[in-house]
Amino acid sequence: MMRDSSWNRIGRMGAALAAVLLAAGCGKTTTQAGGTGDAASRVYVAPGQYDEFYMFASGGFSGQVSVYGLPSGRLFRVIPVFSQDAEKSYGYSEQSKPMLETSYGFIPWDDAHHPSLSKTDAMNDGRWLFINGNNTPRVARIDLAEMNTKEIIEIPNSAGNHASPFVTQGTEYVVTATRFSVPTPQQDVPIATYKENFGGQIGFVAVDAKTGKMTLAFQIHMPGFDYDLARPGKGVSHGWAFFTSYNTEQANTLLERNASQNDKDFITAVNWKAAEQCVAAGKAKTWNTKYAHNWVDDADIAHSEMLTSEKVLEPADCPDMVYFLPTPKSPHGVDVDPTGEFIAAGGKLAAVIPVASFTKIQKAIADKSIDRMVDGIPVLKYEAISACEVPQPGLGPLHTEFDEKGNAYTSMFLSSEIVKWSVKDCKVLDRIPTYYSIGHLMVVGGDTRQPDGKYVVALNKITKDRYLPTGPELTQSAQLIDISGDKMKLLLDFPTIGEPHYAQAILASKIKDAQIKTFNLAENKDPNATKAEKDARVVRKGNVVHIYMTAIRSHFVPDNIEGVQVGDSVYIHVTNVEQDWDVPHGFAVTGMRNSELLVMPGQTRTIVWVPERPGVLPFYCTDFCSALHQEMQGYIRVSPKGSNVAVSYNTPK
Ligand code: K7E
Ligand code: CUA
Repeated sequence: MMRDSSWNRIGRMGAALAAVLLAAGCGKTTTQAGGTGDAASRVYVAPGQYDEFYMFASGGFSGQVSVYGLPSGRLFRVIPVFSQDAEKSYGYSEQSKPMLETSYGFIPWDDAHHPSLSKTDAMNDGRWLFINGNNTPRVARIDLAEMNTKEIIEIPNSAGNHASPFVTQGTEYVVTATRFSVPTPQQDVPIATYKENFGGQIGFVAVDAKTGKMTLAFQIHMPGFDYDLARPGKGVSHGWAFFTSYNTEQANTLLERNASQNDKDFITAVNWKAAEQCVAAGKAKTWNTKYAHNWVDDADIAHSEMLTSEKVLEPADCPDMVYFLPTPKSPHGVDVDPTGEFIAAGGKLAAVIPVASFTKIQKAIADKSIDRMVDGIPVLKYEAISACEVPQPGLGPLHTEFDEKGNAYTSMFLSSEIVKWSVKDCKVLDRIPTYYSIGHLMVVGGDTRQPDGKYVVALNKITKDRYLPTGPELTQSAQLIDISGDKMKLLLDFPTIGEPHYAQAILASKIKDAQIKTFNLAENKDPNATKAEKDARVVRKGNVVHIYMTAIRSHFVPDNIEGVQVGDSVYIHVTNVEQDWDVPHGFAVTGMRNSELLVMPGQTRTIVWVPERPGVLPFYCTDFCSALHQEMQGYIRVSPKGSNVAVSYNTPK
């Protein structure tokens, strides 16, 4: 299985398209040579030996983030973000449910694509990880000391928050943009009025330097293109952000043909410092739009508020803010090299990888090297901004990452390979096959000022014939490739959860010692916390029953409860009074139409249960916590509605 199979070079984009690309002189199809791994070079990290890096991968349509070690490829944790996760009672417990509120109501799922680590001075600082929700546009912030989601903000005027949430070099902002243009503001209009009524959106979410708290600072109302991916500038280009823009044809049907007409589409270059000045000068308009903002407070309880207005800039009101850079053809990824000078795009249908120069962009603006205006936005001349083009790189370039030695690595979906090229002269240096159909790729620290440059990880869409088959659906996979020498070397394959569109990795030493081990019970501010067994109790208020329960190895208090009736709303508040690392307790009761609870040491979690039948129902701890875990159980007696069985419960003498 060392060689690519021919169906795979063609992949999901179809034979006809590949033929078109070949006719356009788009490189050879048989390009793989060398660099494949053998058993002797496989990475083995012994148990107890730490990995050097954490890798955070998006779960794609699982809506979550997964945490791996590199170089081992071992999966350590799934961080719940946009999807309910019964394993952690995320989105099921009362404390976490508000995280999934949106202007459309409670949504238990999303499609997450791009993890982005917070940065200080263009280096990963290990504080937060941001990730986008693509379907119901949102951005989430994960605290990396706890590896939990702390905040989610909805993005208005967006439909497919795909070009997001890449962070600026000092985490001033995370960027957003809409993949699908929609009527702006939303309204009921014929789809055929696309060109008149549909608009795009590029937005900047400000991040508080101390707390990480996100605020929608402003949006820019753009022409109705598809804004696909983004990278903020850094170093020389700090203060700018770049967004690929396909469907500049503004097609609203059969985009595979109708949006593949123009030979060049655009990178939208946004001078966000100019945008800030326009906002400060009062040039933004206030739009009334509904969008949710959800956050976890310092009592570890989530809240949701609905915001109703935002600031929107029109490019015409702020002439130095937005430029279009012509870019061949239907670009997907856009990536900025460690210096900030070079901007590479992945034109899915392009015969070259175009590299633009930031210095040349500035000169073209100063010299007015303008090809034409589109919707009042200047289109700079391609020749004036181009640094070089990587000739015949392969088929279907998508994404590029960089090492610290001046090399770039581009993923080629159709020819299923990674191509290494030199940033200074666009010369191809090496190529290695990937199995199969690579999407994103990631160099450790590859979007920072100083990448760590040891490995590139290929994030592949198809694993056919690499693993044991598992029915109609096969896992996606990651491949670890050594890039420390001149030639790339395949080291390891490992499966991933969901679809890992993108991943980011950070030196483990930057965050491992900051990990929270327990929550401090004395500081537990949950109003329903029970900090000592003697305070455990059951309280009835009308047809609402509150059970205040403690959990410790290996019992619950109380563990015999009577006086609950069919149809009551029973709030079970479980406090884990342990103060040891890695001793969660779970709680589940027969027939509860909900998930379990999983409660960390020092934490309180609440679940609501409406009993439906009379009887005596057992409850138990779901997380194997001690030798006597199987003894960690109890009973709740459920009586018929209107029964005169009094509320009673046991506490230790
Ligand atoms: Cu999968 Cu960044 Cu959503 Cu490319 S995207 S592959
Ligand atoms: Cu507590 Cu098992």
